[in-house]
Amino acid sequence: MIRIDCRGVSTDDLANSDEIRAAYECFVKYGYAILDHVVPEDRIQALLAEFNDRYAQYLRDQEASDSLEVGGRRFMFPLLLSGGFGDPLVYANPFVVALARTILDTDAILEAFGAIASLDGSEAQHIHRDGPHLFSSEISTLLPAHALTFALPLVEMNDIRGTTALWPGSHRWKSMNNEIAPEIPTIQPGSCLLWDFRLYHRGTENRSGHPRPMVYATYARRWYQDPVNFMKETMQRLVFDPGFVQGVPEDVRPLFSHVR
Ligand SMILES: O=C(O)CCC(=O)C(=O)O
Repeated sequence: MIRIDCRGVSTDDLANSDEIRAAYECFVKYGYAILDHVVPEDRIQALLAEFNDRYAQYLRDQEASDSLEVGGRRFMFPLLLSGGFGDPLVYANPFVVALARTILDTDAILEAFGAIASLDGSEAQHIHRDGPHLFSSEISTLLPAHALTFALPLVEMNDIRGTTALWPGSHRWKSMNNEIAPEIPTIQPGSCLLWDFRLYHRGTENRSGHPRPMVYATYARRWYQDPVNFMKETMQRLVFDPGFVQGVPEDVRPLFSHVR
């Protein structure tokens, strides 16, 4: 499994850094990238405390009007872009944005932002892609990525608490090949995982006695909208207070260029 250690890497010219180049190559070839140490661990502890304080109502085994059950005892819901979750280090992390712009183009957008929480006792999720290939023709599997998922776990993702299993290279497959074994990464708090929307993956079971929340974001080409996860009208892709976008640092404001 390829991992890129971002500890101590200057954020000055990330697009041209060895780390982002290596992550890009891994992403194009295998459909995923693991970036270690992109957020200080104490910031993750603070985010977890804020999450437990503000989002405890989503840690029940029940779909709410603004949440979506994405597997047994596993729920997806939006996070308000405020407090720690409104910090650009989280929704527009410099390493993640540099990689997303390399993969998707400099006008990539933040299409959706929220959390996925697997509750204690959640079973292995169904194997899925976050979105289908753009076209049914064979050549579609060769196309560059049009969207990607960013996952920032708020607790360690491991064998006990559960993690995201990935089928490397499967973004180029027409359909699932059950004979290939997945990669099952351990991800420390402060590290993150990104995968191509077309990559086969699934959350694994949580046997820890505690929930496993992760922040997720969908970054996409300017024209793309996740066609799968927002069928329910009450599910929101982005949630922020008036004036939020005007306060976004200029260099990452294009992430919101699709927002009216
Ligand atoms: O729970 C996880 O680790 C992954 C969840 C996931 O892939 C999804 O809901 O699309």
